[in-house]
This record gives sequence, structure tokens and C-alpha cells, in this order.
Amino acid sequence: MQARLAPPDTPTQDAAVPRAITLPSPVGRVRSRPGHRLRELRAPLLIACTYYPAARLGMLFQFPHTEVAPVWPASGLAVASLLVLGRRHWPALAVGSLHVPPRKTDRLEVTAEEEKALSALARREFRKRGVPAALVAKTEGTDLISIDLNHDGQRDLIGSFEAADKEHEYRDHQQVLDEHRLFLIAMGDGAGGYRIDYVWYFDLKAGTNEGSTETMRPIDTLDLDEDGTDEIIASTSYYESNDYQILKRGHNGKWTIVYRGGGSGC
Ligand SMILES: [Ca+2]
Ligand SMILES: [Ca+2]
Repeated sequence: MQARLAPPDTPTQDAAVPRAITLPSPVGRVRSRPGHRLRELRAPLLIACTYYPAARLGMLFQFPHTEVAPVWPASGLAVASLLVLGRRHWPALAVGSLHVPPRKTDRLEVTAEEEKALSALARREFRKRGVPAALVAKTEGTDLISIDLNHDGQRDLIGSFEAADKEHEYRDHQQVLDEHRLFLIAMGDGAGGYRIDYVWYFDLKAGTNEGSTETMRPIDTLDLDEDGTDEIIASTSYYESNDYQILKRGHNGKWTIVYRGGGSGC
């Protein structure tokens, strides 16, 4: 029996079954429209190119020696552009802000000379308070900060110090509570030296001190009230609790704690 091939134009599909429809490829209809692309880029370019001069304009209004400006047009521009042109344009704001110079901080890494000078002041304070010479020799500084607190062109120093006998903390199974701590603020005296401006001292053996604070460490400084002198934010701890303090230098040169709180404990 010989097989017969159907003619090429003979349909092999049942006539009752709908035939598949071949759709034209959409790829072939895509046309490159440079004008349309430029219109899409117009809004983000406008935002990025206006944010930068707006931010620089705001920097002209900064108070001297501060990073505070009463007028910041860039903020209004950012909000308005997102509301009017759409939130999808936020990358344009990011690009525009990248070209604004970063805020300059006055805080610097403590140099070896500054650390040596502040440590010498700390040892002197320990000696004044009768700390044994053997412990004074073990003085260790932490969280040292170099900054011009009062913006007089002279670097000022802040730091915490401890003089403790860690090697013989326990003698005959008894804890030796001979531990002394300092928190110092030293102002540059204009002659290459420093004078102590504020002292907090803690004697663990005595167990009491002003405010019962057991440790005090500087965190950062900021001129919160914009009087030209930075306030100092310090972390403080007590028996099973901690909080934060803000120290302010008055016009008479005296430091006072103007805020205490924000901590936790038992
Ligand atoms: Ca200073
Ligand atoms: Ca201030």
C-alpha cells in the first residue's frame, strides 16, 4: 500500500478548531525616539541642576562658625519637586545633593602631643586628689576629643581617664576598690598649652561623688543654643543605670549640666 502525501495547501487541522492567529512581533515596531527620551530626562535634570545652587545659596546664610542656616531653599525645592513632578524623581535629588560639599566638622583626631598634654593634666588632677603615685602611673585615657569648643582659634581637649590597679583587683579574695576616674575639659590657652576648665572626679572606694555618677565619657559636641560655644554631650552611668548629660559653658566660663536623662536602668 502506497502512502499519499497531502497537497501543501491542504489543511491538516480540523475545521471546527479555531486556527492560531500569528501576532506581529512588537519588537519590530519599536522606534527609537530621541525627542521623547530627552523629554523624560528634562524633569530629573532640572531638579538635579537646581538643587545644587539652591543648597549652595542656603550655605551663604549659615551662622558664623556653625552649620546652622535659618534659610535652606533646597528643602523647599526638594519637597515641591516631589509633589509636583512625582516621587519617582527622588534619584535626581540624590544626584544633586551629592555635589553639595559635606558639612565640615571641627572635631579632629587627637594628636600625640594633645594626648600627652591632656594626660599630664589628668595625672596632675589625680595627684591633687591624693591618688597613690603607683595608680597615677597607670593613668589611661579614653574617648579623647580635640575640638575648638569656643571657636577662638585654639584647640580644646576633652577626655575621660582612669587610674586603677587592674592587676591586683582582688587581694585575699577581697575586691580592691581602688579606682579613680576623671572627665576633663581643657581649653587651649593661646600659648600652646591647655588649662583645665572642668573636672568631674570619681573615687570608687569613697563611693560617692557629685550626682552619684560612676563613669562619664564624652560623646560629641554641638552648639545647641548657637551662642558660639559648643555644648558637650556625655554618656554617664550609675549603679545599674545610665543616662546622658549635656554640659554648657556659661559666659562666666563655668560649665553646668543643663540636661540629664534619656537613659535606662533598673
Ligand atoms: Ca578654643
Ligand atoms: Ca552653646
